[in-house]
Order: sequence, then C-alpha cells, then structure tokens
Amino acid sequence: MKKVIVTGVTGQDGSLMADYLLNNVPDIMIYGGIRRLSVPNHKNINHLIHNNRFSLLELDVTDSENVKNVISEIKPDYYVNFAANSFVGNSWRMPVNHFNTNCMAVLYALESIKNFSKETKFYNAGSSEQFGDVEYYPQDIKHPFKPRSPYGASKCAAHHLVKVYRESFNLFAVQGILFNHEGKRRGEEFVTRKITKKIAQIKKSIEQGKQFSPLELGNIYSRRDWSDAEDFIEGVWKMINQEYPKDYVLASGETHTIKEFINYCLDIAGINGSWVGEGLNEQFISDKTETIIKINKEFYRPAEVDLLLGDSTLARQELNWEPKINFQELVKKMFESDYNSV
Ligand code: G4F
Repeated sequence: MKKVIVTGVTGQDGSLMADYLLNNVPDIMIYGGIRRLSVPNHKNINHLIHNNRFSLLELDVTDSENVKNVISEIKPDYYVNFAANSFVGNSWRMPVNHFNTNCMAVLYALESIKNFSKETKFYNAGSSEQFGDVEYYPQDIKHPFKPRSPYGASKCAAHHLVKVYRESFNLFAVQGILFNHEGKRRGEEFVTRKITKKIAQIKKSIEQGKQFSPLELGNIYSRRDWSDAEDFIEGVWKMINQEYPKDYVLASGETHTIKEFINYCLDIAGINGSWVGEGLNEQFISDKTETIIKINKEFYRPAEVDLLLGDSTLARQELNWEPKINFQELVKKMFESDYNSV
C-alpha cells in the first residue's frame, strides 16, 4: 500500500482528491488531515469515514511540531497540501492567518520532508491569484507574479519556497497554478456558489409565492477562468506522478464576467427580467418587477484582480490532461444541485 496524506480533506479539493484516489488508484491508503474543531465539519467526507482505505489524521498544518511528527511517523509516499485559507476577500482582514496557513505551513512540511522523509512527493496548491495585476493573456507558467491581495502574496511566497526546496535538496516538490475551480462542494462564500445557491432559493420562493431577499454582490465586472474542480483533481494527481517535478497551470482557457455567470444561471432558472442602473445602483429586476440582484459595496475588495484567463497548453501536452466540463455545464450542474437541495 502506498500512503498519501491529503491535508484540508474536509474542503472541496481535499474531499474530491480522496474520492478520486479511492475510485481510481488501487493500493493506496489515504490519511485525511483535519484540524480539530469543537464543532466538526465533516459533510464532504461523511461518506468516506467507514472506508478501510481512508483514515482521519489530526493535523494542524500551522503547528510545526504536529507536521513534523506526522511526516516522520507516516513517511508518506505523497503529501498533497490542500489546507489553506482560500478566501481572497478575507485576506485583508486576516493577513497573518493567510501567511501562516498558506505559506508557513508549506515551509514546515518541506522542512519535515527534507529531514525525515526525502522520498515523499509534495504537492502544494498554488493559485492564479499569484498572477494578480496581469501583464498579458492568456497567463501561462512564465507569467510574472504580481499579487493583489495578502492571499495572493502568501501563495507566491509558498511557490518560491517549493522551488527553492526542489532545487536545493532535490525534493519532488511542485506547486500547480490552478485557476478558479468550482462545484457542488464549493464554499458558499465564493461568488459562484453564492450565486447558484441564492438563485435556487429565489426560484423556489417565486414558485411557492413566498417573499425573498435579493442576492447582494460586489464587483460583477471582474473576469474569471472557471472550471470544474473534479477535472482539476485529476490534473493534480497527474502532476504529482510525473517522472520529474515540474509546475503546471490548470485552466479552462475561457474567461467570463461574474455578470455572465449570473445571466446564464438566471436563464437556467427561468427567471426573466433586465438589468437597470449603473455602478452601486445596478440591479436585476424581474419581469414581475421584483429586485433579484443588487450591488452592495461591502462585497467590493480593496484591490481586485480584473482579468484571469489561463493557458494550460503545457499540462494538456505533457500530462495528457484536459477538462471535461465547460462553463455552461458547470453553472447548470451547480444550480441544479442547489435547486434540488434547498
Ligand atoms: O469567488 P471568489 O471569492 O474567488 P477568487 O477571489 O477569484 O478566488 C478563488 O480563486 C482563486 C484562483 O484564482 C483561488 F486561489 C482562491 O482560493 C479562490 O478559490 O471571487 C471571484 C470574483 C472576484 O473578482 C470578486 O471581487 O467575484 C467577485 N465578487 C463579486 N461579488 C464576489 C462577490 N466574490 C465573492 N466571494 N462574494 C461576492 O459577493
């Protein structure tokens, strides 16, 4: 049996990685790293708890001793690090937490692997937020790092550490640069899930003749390159199973504004109407004159990444990877899942 530690296993990417490995990789034992919480949040992994190839591991990635003990005892074949504070909007309010979780935790893992388990293959979750104030598009692996948030800066610092440890100590350590990836398990504070869940609730309220409050959003003109998270998990596994360690970009190669995402979701929901007003007064009003969407400046960020569009040609050529689900299918899948569960 090979052994893999997957940190952040209760989150979207960690839980999808555990599912992917159980379904596709025989002879692997998964240690799902979870931070102790007084109220555990196991909803993404409840279905795995009784699988004999899955075991929960108490692991706080920001505790260097804890990380050292776990790595030196288990000596895993793989350490897949999805534990992160991943909400960009929060990083101006909690910059130290972002640096500790997204960067110092990477250093603790790399140090422990170097000292106690040199054969462990290490993957760290990087982000298109590293490109930030972009110079050209589509952004490929050579695009300079120009982060616009404490979150983006923490991922850049981690990226440099991974490269330094790979080159200095000959470790198999990589950091994939993943553009936005979404799905049914996406946290509800991220814009895609916030939209699909609230529009599903509004649709149900309209059908049942109930009152509802509008969906409130910030900047709906930024552009993102969205993919299905399940497609990316396969790409990450391919990345960490290359002969030689190398970083790749995973992206769909399409970019859409938040407004386009909303419009497509409203179409699927069958909510007709039109946009009126501008700036903070912009609203989407239904044919029955109900306010469905309005802008709230509280959701604007101190600085914005305006345009993300990724070039994953290298991953497609060298990893033989490509996404299976496109933008329209992704929005539909997320809306239908929310509609069926509200
Ligand atoms: O959904 P978001 O919060 O994702 P963001 O900031 O692009 O970050 C996500 O993708 C990164 C990869 O590029 C990851 F590294 C990161 O961990 C995370 O998964 O926001 C997307 C866009 C932003 O431009 C934001 O300003 O949506 C805009 N937005 C407008 N109104 C909003 C809202 N974002 C959120 N979360 N909530 C709003 O009400």
